[in-house]
Amino acid sequence: MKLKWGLIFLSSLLINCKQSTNSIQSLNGNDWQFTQDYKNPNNTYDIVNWQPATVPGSVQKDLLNLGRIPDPFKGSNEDSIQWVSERSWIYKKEFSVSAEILKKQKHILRFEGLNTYAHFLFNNKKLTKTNNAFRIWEVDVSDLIETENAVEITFYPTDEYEEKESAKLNYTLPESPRVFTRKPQFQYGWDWGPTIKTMGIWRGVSLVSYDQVRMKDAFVQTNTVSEEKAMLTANIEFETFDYDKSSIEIVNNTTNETIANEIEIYGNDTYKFPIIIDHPKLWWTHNLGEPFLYDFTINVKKGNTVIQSINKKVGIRTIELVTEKDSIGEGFYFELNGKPVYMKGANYIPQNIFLADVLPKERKKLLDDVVAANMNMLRVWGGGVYEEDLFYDLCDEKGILIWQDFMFACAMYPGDAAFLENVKGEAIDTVKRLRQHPSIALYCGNNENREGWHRWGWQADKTEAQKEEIWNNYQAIFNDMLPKVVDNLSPAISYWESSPKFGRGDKRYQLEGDAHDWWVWHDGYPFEHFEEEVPRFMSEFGFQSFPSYEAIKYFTEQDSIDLNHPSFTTHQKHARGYKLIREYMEREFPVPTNPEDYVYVSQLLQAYGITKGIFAHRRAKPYNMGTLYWQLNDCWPVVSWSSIDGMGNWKALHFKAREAFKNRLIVPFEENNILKISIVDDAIRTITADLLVLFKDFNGEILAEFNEEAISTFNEKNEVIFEIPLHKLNIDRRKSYAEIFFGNDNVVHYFEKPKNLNLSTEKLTAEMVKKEYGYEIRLHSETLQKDVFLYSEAEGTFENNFIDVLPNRTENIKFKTEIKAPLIKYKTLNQINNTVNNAKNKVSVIIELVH
Ligand code: BMA
Repeated sequence: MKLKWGLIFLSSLLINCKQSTNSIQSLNGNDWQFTQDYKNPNNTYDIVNWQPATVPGSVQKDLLNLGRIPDPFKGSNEDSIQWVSERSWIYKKEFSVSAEILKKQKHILRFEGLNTYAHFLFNNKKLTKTNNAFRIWEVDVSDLIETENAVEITFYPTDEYEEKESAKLNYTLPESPRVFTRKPQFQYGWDWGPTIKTMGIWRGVSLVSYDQVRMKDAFVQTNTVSEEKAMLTANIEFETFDYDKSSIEIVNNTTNETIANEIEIYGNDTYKFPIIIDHPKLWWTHNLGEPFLYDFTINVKKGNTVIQSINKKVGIRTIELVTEKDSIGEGFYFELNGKPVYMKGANYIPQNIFLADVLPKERKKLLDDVVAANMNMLRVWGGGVYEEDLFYDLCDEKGILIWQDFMFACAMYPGDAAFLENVKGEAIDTVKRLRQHPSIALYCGNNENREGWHRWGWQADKTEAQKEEIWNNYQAIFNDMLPKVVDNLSPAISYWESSPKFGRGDKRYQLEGDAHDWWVWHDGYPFEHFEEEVPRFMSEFGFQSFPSYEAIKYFTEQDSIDLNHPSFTTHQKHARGYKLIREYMEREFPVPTNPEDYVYVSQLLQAYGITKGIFAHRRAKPYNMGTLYWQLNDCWPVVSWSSIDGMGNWKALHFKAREAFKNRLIVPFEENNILKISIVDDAIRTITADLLVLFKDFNGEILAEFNEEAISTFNEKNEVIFEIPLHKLNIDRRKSYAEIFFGNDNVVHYFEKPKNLNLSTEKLTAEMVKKEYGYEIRLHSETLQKDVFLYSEAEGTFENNFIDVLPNRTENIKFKTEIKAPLIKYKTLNQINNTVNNAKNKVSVIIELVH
C-alpha cells in the first residue's frame, strides 16, 4: 500500500462536470429464502421447500419463526435443536438493480458477517468460500451483474471442517474442536450460555457500485494534543481499478472549517491529510468530564458533485496502558489525556446468543445501565464477538472506555499458515473498523489462554515437541501477529497479550499486570479473600445469583417460582453452581426455604460479595487501578454471574455496584477490631468537608458520635482519615451500625454478617402515591429494615431497590410505569432472618401495599 500526502488547494478551482454518485444498495430484509441443502447427500431433510428468511439473522432463528423448532430459551429445548447445526443450509435472494446502477463500472457484494463455512454463488457462478465469521467479505461481481440477479449461499456444519483440521495434528488441542473455527466461541457452550452454534448471514449484506473511485476507509488519527492544538491526520484509503483524479473535501462541522485537496490515484492508495484543531475540546469518560466528539464529513468530489461521503465522529484524547516497573512489581493503569484513571466496570458478553436479534434500543438500554451504575470501562470478553458499530458509537457518546479482547478464549489455537492468514485478515478488518472510536482503550490478545496453558494441566499429556509447537503457535498469534496489526493500524492504542497476566497460582499475581480472582467462587474461598490479595488491576472476579422472577418464569413456563423445575438443570451451566451458591449463603445469610426468598437472598449474597471486592480494590488505589467484575449481562435467561439478567432486569448487584462505583466513595473497614475510614475520589477535584461518624442501634438511638474536618483529593494516595478501636464504644455488634457522612455522601457499615444481624420483626410501612411517571413508593420504619426489595408483575422499573431503610427515615422510590394501580410487593431481610432463625415464628414474607 502506498501512502501519499494530499496537496491542499482551494476548492473553487475545481472543474464542474456531471458525475454519478457511488451507491450502496442494502440487500438486508425479510425477502430472503432458505432451505436445507438439497444437494448434500448427507442431509436428512426436514425442511425441503424454500421458506422465508430474514437477513441479518440465523438458520435457528428462521426455523424458530417458522415454528419448526421450539424456543431454545425455554425448558430443556436447547437439547432438541442441536440437529440444526449438524446440517447444511442454503440462503438465496433475487434482486434487481436499476439501470443507473447497472451502468456503473464496479460492483462489489459486501458481507459484513457470514457464520461461518460458506460457498457463495452469484448468478449461478461459484465465486468464493468463506471461513471466518469475524471477517468482512467483499466479492467483485462486476462481470456477472445483470438487471435481475440471484445470490445463493450455502452454509456447512463446522464439525466436518474441525474433524479434518484436528486429524492433521498428532495431539489434541485444549478445548478442541472449537479452536479450529473462527466463530463466536461461546456458542459451543459456556458456563453461562447454551450450546447453540448459530449459522447464517449474521450481519448486513450490500451491493456497492461505483465509477472510477471509492473511499474504502477513513481514519482521522490524533497525533499530538496540547491545550493549544491538536494535530490530526485523516488517513483515507481509496480504491480505483485504473487511474482516477478526484478532489477530496474534509469538513469539520464542529468548527466550520474545510480543507480541500486534489488527488490522483492509481490502484489502491492511502492518502494522508493533516488537520489542525485549535484549543481542542478533549474526550473524557463520563465520570471525569464530557465525552466530546467532533463531527467530520469527508467528501469525494468530481467537479461539484459529491460522489461519496463518510461521516466521522472524532474524539480527541490520548489513552495509554502504563505498565512501569516499580518497587513492588509492575503497575497496570490507564492514562487518559495524561491523567491516571481508575477503571470501574464489568465484563461484557454478547447480549443475545442470536447475535442479530439485539435491537438498537436494547443496546442503548444496556449502555445506559452501564453509565447509571457509574462504570467507566467494559471489557468486551474474548469468547464473544467484536461488537456492532452501534455498540462502539454509543460507548463513544456516553464516555465508556472499552477493553477489547481479540476473540480467543480459554483454549490453545492452531498455528498453521492458513489459520494465521485467516486470523490476520480478521484482526485487520477489526482494528480498521474500531480504530476511530475514542472508546477503544486497549486491545488484548486473549482471555485466559496463557493462564490455561501454565496452570490448567493442558500440558500433561503432551510430548516436549508438541508442547513447543503449541507454545510457538501461541507466540506467533499473540506476541507477534496481533501486536503488529495493532501497531500498524492503530499505533496509539496499547496491546496486552493475555488477560490475566498471571494465573492465581503464580506469586506474581498480586504484584504485576491484571488478575482474575477465581479463588472466590471456583475455589470456594470466602469473600474476605478479595481484601487479602488485591492485585494491580482486577479484570475479573464474580459470583453467581438467580435471575429475576420474570426470567425464571420465562424459562420454567410456570406462574410461580419452582426451583425444582427440570429446566433449572439446563439453566445453570456451572457444574457446582447451585452447591456453591448454597455454601456461600450458609456462610453469610440466612438460607430461606421459600423459593422466592431463596432467589432474593441469592441476589443479596452476590451483591454482598462483589461489593466487598469493589471496596477492597478501590481502597487500595493507586496500588490497584481498576476493578471489572464478571459479568455485566447475559445472552439468555439463566442463573449466572451477571448483574443484569437476560431479560434486562437489574439484579441487586447492579443497584449496589452503582453505589460502590460512585466517584467519591467512603470506605469503612475493620482491622483488629478497629473501625477505619478512607475516602477515595476518582473525580478531578479537592473537597474539604465534615466527616461525621454516628454509631446507632437498630432503633436509631445514637450510641456515639464523632465529627471532624476531612479532605478528599483526586488520585491522592489513599489514607485512613479516621479510626476508632471498637472496644472503646461498647456497642452490640449484632444490633448496631455506623453511619458515616462526608459532603453529600453517606454510607452505612454493619459490624456483622447479614445472617447474624438481630433485625426486628416490626413491619415496614409503605404507601403508594400517584405521580405523572407512575408511583412514588414511600417506605418508613421505626427500626432498621434491611435490603428492602420491591417487586411487581406490572411492567415498570424501580429507580432504586434493595435498599436499607434506616430507623425513623422515609425513603421514596420511584416506580416508573404506565400501569394503573399496580400490585407491588416487597421483601426484607428482617422477615427472612426472623423466619429462618425462628422457624415457629412464621412471618409472612410478602406484604401487599395498599394504594
Ligand atoms: C472467567 C471468564 C469466563 C467464565 C467465567 C466464569 O474466567 O473468562 O470464561 O465464564 O470465568 O467461570
